[in-house]
Amino acid sequence: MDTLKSVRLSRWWASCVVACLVWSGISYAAAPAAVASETDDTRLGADRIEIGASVRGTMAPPTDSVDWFYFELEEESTLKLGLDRREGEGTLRMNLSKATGEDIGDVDTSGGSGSLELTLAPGLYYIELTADAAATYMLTVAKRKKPPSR
Ligand SMILES: [Ca+2]
Repeated sequence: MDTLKSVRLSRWWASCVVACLVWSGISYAAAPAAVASETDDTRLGADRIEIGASVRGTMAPPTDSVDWFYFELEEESTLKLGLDRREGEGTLRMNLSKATGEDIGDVDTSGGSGSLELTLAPGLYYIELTADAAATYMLTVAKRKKPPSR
């Protein structure tokens, strides 16, 4: 009888541990802004940014003066790519390119922030951020709602 009780008890504990892990995983996934990784110094190591998401990152030239991101567009959309310098003195530059490497736009944060608004075909796009001095930034990829049909 005692053995049966302890088996039940350990099962109960195991399910508590699983529930706790699942719950902490969910709350982590719901964090408001992801933090850029440091394997992002090259195009091949680009971090994925979801459309509608913001990512906070830091730059510390000369050791870290480039951050790469990519996003995937499933349908033709008008996007606004926003770059805000939050801390630091430097100017950040954002360059957008197609998967082929072709440049399609760039802007800098010499006024504190900068944005690009473009209508893009479905595909893979790359964002390269460069900094001339230490800075913290917030990068946002927002999708413009479709205009009402006439
Ligand atoms: Ca970097």
